[in-house]
Amino acid sequence: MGSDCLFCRIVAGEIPATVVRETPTTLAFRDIDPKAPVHVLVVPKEHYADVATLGQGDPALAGEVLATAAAVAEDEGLLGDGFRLMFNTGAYGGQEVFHVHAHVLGGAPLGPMLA
Ligand code: DGP
Repeated sequence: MGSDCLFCRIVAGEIPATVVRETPTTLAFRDIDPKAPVHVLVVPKEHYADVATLGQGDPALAGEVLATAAAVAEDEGLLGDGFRLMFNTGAYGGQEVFHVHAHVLGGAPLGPMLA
């Protein structure tokens, strides 16, 4: 995808981000507009628009995104009290950036998902 995609540009180092973890295939960085004390986004470096295309196109890479998200949760001290892992998908799912990303949210009680 490249220059048209915000998160491809973060992966490429063209736009700054606060990176908390990097693997050969994934990158985790803090959300610019955090909705919880801990709010980290985990992306595959390769461009997939959303979790449906990633999960069907490269399930192994989807697993690597989950593994990085779990490692971030551990690094951020979230495993004891728990956390939320979320993929907004498409228009009805509230997705705004069309490069698949897992939201890792925690550090305080988040309440029920659907209020
Ligand atoms: P979503 O609605 O699931 O597509 O969430 C997109 C998230 O991306 C939203 O929580 C804000 C975050 N975001 C948007 N632009 C930037 C940016 O330039 N840098 C970072 N770190 N996060 C961004």
